[in-house]
Amino acid sequence: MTGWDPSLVRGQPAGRPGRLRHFVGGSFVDSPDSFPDRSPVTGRILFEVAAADESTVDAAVTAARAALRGPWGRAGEQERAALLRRVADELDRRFEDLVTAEVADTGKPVDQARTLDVPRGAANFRAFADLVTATGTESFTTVTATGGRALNYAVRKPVGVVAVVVPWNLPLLLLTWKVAPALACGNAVVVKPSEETPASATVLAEAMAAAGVPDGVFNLVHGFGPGSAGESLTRHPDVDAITFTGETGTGRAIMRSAADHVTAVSFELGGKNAGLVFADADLDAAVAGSVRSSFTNGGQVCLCTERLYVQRPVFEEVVERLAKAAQELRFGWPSEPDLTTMPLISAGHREKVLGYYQLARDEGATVHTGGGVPAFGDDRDGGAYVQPTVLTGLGPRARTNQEEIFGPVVHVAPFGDEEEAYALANDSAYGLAATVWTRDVGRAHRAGRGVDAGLVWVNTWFLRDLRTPFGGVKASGIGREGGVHSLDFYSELTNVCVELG
Ligand code: NAD
Ligand code: 6OD
Repeated sequence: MTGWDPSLVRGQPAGRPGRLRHFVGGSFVDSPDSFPDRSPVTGRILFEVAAADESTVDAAVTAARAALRGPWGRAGEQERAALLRRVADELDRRFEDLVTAEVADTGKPVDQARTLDVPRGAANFRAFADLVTATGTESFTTVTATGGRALNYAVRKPVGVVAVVVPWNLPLLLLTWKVAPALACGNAVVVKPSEETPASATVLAEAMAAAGVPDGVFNLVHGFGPGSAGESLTRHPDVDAITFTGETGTGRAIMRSAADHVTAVSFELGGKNAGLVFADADLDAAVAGSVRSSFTNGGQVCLCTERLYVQRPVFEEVVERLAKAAQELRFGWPSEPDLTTMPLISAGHREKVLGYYQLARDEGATVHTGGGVPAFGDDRDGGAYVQPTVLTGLGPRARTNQEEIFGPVVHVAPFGDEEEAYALANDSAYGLAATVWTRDVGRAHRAGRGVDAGLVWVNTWFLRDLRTPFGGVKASGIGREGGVHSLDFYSELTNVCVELG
């Protein structure tokens, strides 16, 4: 890329759109086909992006396989960890370019990119550098038939070529969350970022090269999903494992592709997350926390609360306070300080979310605030903004309460006792995350078992420790990533049994 023009963050690039290319075998390469990457802030074209065909994907997989046959395939844990730390240092050095790229693609507030998305890129590499050197494997002494002893111990080996397919909502965070442990375990990767957010992955490729990552260990292909780069990659016979984050429907399609070659999958999928506010909660914290959990990143975080259940004595107060807070969320140009919301990713996604706003009305919802599109009177009217929206009045089986919307919207409903709260929270095909607001310590612990979700936060939301298991139950995913769980997915364990006599 020829410079990361800071005017990109306003969705108003100074010159002709730059061109983003693939990174294969250590070099940037182009394709005859391309597609436009538009700003969610203004709708203007920011970049032309090379679109990989099957031959580019094949070249990337071949380069990854070749890298595994070279010195990288023999590198030990300390050597890999040192490389990961050099990548992290390089991401620190490219901090402002990453902020520019991330904000250009998503329209998120610069402050958020600076404090959440971009720091997590480097943090992911450092966390897995630490983990891979600090985590041992199991060993057992076994008694043999003749009364002797045998030593069993497990060795970790790389899985091989890992396909990494990720969405657009937290592009750098989610990509590095997978690439870092995959490389820590000695694999070579081919990554396919979302077609909506190709920019920060391109800076990451530049950083990989600058950090001295061997050619072919990190490969990047741009393109779409079905019938395009995503499908070519996940169907490829020489891919050994697929790690995917995105919609549940896409997970199903990838699973079908993976079945042909019995390729291992790790899936972080959609959610329809519940929040539970008990009457004994600190209501100031519960309302502020629920505003965060429903509207952060324009509601486009898989962990966002789209269903909030509130105990009857405080139901009306919470609805009123939440609606007021939602009304006060501040839109602005991404570089303005203290912004509390942002556009959706694209015009197409805005149509989907506005379709749900209409569906909620058709299903009989009361709209307490929002439900439409804000007007700016400037270039942002060409962007993908919608109003943050608070709804009530629907039953648990309404489509609005069952389907993932992935926008700044929450439906609030009352409950009676703890048992009913868990029953309502669990009345969903999904089970990614839940947030519980209570001062009752016993209930705080019971909620972890009562709610069917991979993650339960109590009196907080999206507080992360990278050593903990992360993932969903039911239609929200397969497997866990994070800490040793990532090391387990990205490595093959071979048990060695040595007869000691
Ligand atoms: P998506 O499933 O449409 O796309 C994700 C990625 O998959 C993109 O790179 C896309 O090009 C690719 N893809 C699409 N179809 C494909 C196919 N048939 N074969 C191979 N690749 C294909 O998701 P999205 O709209 O980009 O992201 C939003 C979704 O992601 C939401 O459902 C959200 O809940 C989910 N998500 C989940 C988590 C989690 O940790 N559980 C995190 C973030 C986002
Ligand atoms: O924090 C993480 O590691 C993670 N995977 C977050 C996912 C957010 C979903 O949008």
